[in-house]
Amino acid sequence: MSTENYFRSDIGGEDAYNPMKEPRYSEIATFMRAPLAATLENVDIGLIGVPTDLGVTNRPGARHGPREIRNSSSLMRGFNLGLGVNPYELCRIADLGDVRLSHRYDLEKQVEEIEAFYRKVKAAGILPVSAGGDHSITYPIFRAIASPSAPVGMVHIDAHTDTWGEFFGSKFTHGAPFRLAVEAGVLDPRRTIQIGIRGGQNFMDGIEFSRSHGMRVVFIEEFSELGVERVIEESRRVVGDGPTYISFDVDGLDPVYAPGTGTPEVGGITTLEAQRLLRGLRGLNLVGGDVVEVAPPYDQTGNTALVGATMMFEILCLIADRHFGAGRAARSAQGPVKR
Ligand SMILES: [Mn+2]
Repeated sequence: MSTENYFRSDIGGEDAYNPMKEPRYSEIATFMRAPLAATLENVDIGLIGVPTDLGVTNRPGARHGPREIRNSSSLMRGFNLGLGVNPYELCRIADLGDVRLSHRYDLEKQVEEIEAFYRKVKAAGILPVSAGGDHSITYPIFRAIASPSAPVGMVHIDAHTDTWGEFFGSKFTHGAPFRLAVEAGVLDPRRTIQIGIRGGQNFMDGIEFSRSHGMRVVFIEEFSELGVERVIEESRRVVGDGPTYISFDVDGLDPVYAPGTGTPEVGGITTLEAQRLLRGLRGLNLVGGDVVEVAPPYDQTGNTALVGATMMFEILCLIADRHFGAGRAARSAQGPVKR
């Protein structure tokens, strides 16, 4: 396994430049310091930025997420101690750059452009791990990577269900991606669990949509009562062995840990609980994931971007492990992973 194709030559010398082997503060920041891909060839997992906040219903800023997450992700290293996995030894991981958005003032056209980009990623056989951007990006991602005959399931960490209807003239807002995805048949609501839901509501129709379509909604009160281990069990029960996506809205965390987000809600998940929860999803048939709603302007410490980068790294490790590492070995030896 080699990513050599992506290494640019060292301008001052003879050898190919391997960013993973240089000091982590040096050079141009890519996601996790992975090589920046020039094409979609020879990539197994693609790290992708979607720099838009056109879909927010309140405070903008998430368009700056990918750049700050790239910078903070320089602090991620190769080996994940919690999982015992080094994803870079398992498969070819590259930063695919940002989705090129040519309609910066037209949310509906932007949704089409995001979908078109991810269709190419899917056609190239690449599993996407993305950094938003606001949560409106996940609907077009689902349209690209799933279909009504093969919908995805989802582990969704968020303060909000994001299943609301039209808001001030658009149904494509960041409060709506999972309603749209269910209506389009690309998300299976019965294989969806929403974790960390809380806060006030403008309207109850989002929560009613989730429940009436069979999504498992874990409000923060239940989360804290059950504890992480039982929420992991419940997540694994809900999504089963089918293709599953992890969508991690950083506002699912308490704003103590992640204040840099458009719609913070106090009384949330801790960073350690979130890491334990993600690691507990090991072995699931994960086909992609994202970390959204990191809005750096509201957090001058930069910690929210670090938290976002860390969750993105955890998701990357889970996908690498399942498809290219021990998860694959276990799967072919024993059939479906035990739950
Ligand atoms: Mn959200």
